[in-house]
Amino acid sequence: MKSYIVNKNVVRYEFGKPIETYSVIEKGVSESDIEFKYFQLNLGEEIKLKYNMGKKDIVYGLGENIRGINKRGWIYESFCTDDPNHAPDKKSLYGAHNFFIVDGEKKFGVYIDFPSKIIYDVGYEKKDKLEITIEGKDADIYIINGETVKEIVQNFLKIIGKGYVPPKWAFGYIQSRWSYPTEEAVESLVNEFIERDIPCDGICLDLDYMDNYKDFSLSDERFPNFEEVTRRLKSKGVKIIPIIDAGVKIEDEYDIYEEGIENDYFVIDKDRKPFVAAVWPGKVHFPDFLNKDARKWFGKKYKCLIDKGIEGFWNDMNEPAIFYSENGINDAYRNIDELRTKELNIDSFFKFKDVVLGLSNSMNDYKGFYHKTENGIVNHYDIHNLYGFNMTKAAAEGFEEIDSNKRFLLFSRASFIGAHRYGGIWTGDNCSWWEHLILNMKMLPSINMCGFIYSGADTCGFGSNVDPELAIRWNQLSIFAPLYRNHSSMGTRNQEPFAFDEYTEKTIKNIIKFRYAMIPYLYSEYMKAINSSDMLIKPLSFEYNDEFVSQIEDQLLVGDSIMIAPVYEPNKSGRYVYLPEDMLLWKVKKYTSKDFDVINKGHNYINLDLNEFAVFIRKNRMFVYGEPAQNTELLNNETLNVLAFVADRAEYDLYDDDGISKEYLLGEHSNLNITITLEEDKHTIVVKNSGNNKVKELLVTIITAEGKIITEKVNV
Ligand code: MIG
Repeated sequence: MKSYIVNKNVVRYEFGKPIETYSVIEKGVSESDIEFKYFQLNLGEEIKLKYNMGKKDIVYGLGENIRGINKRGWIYESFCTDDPNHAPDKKSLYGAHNFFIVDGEKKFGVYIDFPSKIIYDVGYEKKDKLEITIEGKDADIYIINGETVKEIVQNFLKIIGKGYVPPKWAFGYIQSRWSYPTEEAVESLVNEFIERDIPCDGICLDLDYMDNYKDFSLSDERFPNFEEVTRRLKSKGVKIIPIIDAGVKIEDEYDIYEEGIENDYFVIDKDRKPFVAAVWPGKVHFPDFLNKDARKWFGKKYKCLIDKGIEGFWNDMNEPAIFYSENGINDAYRNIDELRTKELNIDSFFKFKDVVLGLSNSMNDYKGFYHKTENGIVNHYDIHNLYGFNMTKAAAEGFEEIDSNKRFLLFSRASFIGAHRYGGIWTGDNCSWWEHLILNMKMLPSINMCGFIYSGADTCGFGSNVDPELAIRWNQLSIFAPLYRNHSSMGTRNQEPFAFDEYTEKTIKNIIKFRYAMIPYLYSEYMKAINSSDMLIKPLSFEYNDEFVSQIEDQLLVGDSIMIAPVYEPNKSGRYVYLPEDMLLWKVKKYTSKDFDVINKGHNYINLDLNEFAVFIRKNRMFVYGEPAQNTELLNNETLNVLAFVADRAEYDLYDDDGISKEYLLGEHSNLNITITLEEDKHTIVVKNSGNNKVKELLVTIITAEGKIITEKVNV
C-alpha cells in the first residue's frame, strides 16, 4: 500500500495497481507513509475493511440505494443493476456510489475508487460491525476528514470535481411516458398543457419514436415530421427529449451497426467477436464506451438529432441491462433439453424455472465480454460500474464538440461517481407506491452527497397504477428536486396532471405553478451548490446539531433557506414535524397563499390538507420567488417576492446567469445581495446588485420572531 496526500483533509491509499476510473480529479502527488486509520485491514485476493461502530454512529451515503438516510442495518452491493423491483430486500439499484461517512465519536468519510463489485455490510451480519469487501486487490481508498459531516462532504465533492449544470429550462416540469406513440400524440399533449394553463418545459420520448428501437433512427410511421414538430413545439416553449439506449441493433445497412463493426467499436466476447446480447431492439452489440475512439464516435452520433432541434437526452439501459445473451440462451436451451430427457419432478421443475429466470442480467454474461481500453483488454465484470458513466461521458463530450458553449440536458440511468461532472441521473423504475415516495425522499440527500445534484425520481411512480392522492403528494415533493419529471410505464394508468378528476388537476396545477415561481431560488441554490462543492438537498443533521435531529429522515433542507416536510402517507391531513429551531411555516395552496405562522422549536403537528404543503423558512433566512409562467422562457422575474423570517439579521445572495451558455464557468453571472436587519422596532433592507440582473423590484415581507409582519417595496 502507498499513501498520497491529496490535500490537508484527504489522503489516498493505493492498494495494488488500481484501474484509472477518472472519478477523482485530484489524486495527490506527494508520496508519504501515512498510517491507514480507522479500519482493520485484511488483504488478499479481496480487500476487507472492518470497523466497530459505536452504538450511536450513523452511516451516511452510498448514493442511489434502497432504505434510509442512515444506512445501518442492511447489506448493500455496489454493482449497477437493472432491477425494476425496488423492494426493501434488494441490495443494489442502477448506480454505484462508493462514498460514505461514519458519524459518531469518530467522524470520517471514505471513498472507494474501484469499478467492480463492493459489498457493504453495515451492521447486517453483526449489529455493530461495518464490514466492507472489495472484490479485488487493486483499489484506491480515500479517507476524507473534516470538522463536521457537512465539511467532509464538501471536502469529498472538491476532489471529484464540479457537478454538471443543465440548461435552466431543465428546471421546468417535464412530462414523460413510455410511450407517447406518435407525433400527433406528443403535439396534442403539449397543446393540452397550454390550454389547461399548466406549465411544462419538456416532453420525453421513449423507445417508440425510433425505427425498431434503433438508436439515432426515427420511425417514419409514427414521427414522419420529427424535425418540424420538434421545432414547432420548441417555439411554444417545450423541448423534446429523446431516449437513447446502450444496445445497438444488429441489422445490415443500419449505419451505426455497420460503422461499429467496421471500426471495432463494440465490446467483444472471448473469441474476440462482437458480443451478442438481446435488449429491446432484439439482438444488439454494446458500444465499447471504455474505448476512447468508440466513445468519440458514439458521442458524435447525437448530432443527427441535435441538428433536428433536440437539446436534451436521457440515456437508458446502460448498466448495461441484458435480457439474455446469445451464449446464455444457448446454454439455457441445452439445460432445458437435458431436463426434458428425464421425467419432470418438482426439483427439476424448479431447475427449469431458474434456468429461464437466470437469463437476464446474469453474472456469467457480465464476465463473458471484454473492453479494449488504453491499458489493454479488460473483462467487463472488472469495470462493470464504469459502463453507464462512460456512456454519459460519450454523450457529454459529443455535445461539447457539437456546440461547445451550449448546455444540453442529459440524464442517465446507470452511474458511477465522476459521471456527475457530465450529466444528471434519474432513479429508475420505481412504482406508484407510497413506500416509494418516502424512499424517493430518503434517496435524494444520499445521491446529493455523491455529487449528483441534478437528479430526481419518476414522479407519481413508473410501475403500477397511481391514485390521485399519491399523485398530489408526490408532486408536492418533486417540485423541490432539480429534475422534476413525471414518468410512467406502458400498461399503467395515465398520470399526467389532467389524467385524474378536476380537483386533482387543479391541485397539481397549483403545485407545478409553485415550482415555476420558486425557480429563481432553486436555480440560485443549485448553482451555488455546484460552485461551492456543496449539496443542494441535505438531511437536517448536516446543518443542525441535536440528538433528535440526527434521526429525522422525513424532513429535508432544500438549499440554505428552507426545510420541507412532505406528507408521504395516504389518508392523512397533516403530519408531525420536528423543528430544531423556530421557523416560519408557509402553508402553500398556491404561490399566492399568505398563510404564515411562526412555529416553535420542538415537536409539532402540522395540518396539511391534500391541497396544501409546507415550506419552512429557517430563522434568519429568506426565500425568494417570482411569478410562474407557462414555461421557463416566459418567466419574467423583474419583480421578485422576498419572504424573510428574521430574528436579527438575514442575508441572501440570489445567483442568476443566462441559463443556456457555459459562460458561468468564466464567472459570468449576476448576484443580488439582500440584507435585512432588525433592531428593536427598526428594520433595514440593503440591496446590492452586481452583474447584469433583470430584477427591478423586490416585494419584501419580513416576519419577525414574534410573528409581526412588515412589508416593503424595494427598487433595485
Ligand atoms: O426495460 O424505455 O428505466 O424509464 O421507460 C425497460 C422503456 C426500458 C427502462 C427505463 C424506463 C423506460 C423503459 N426502460
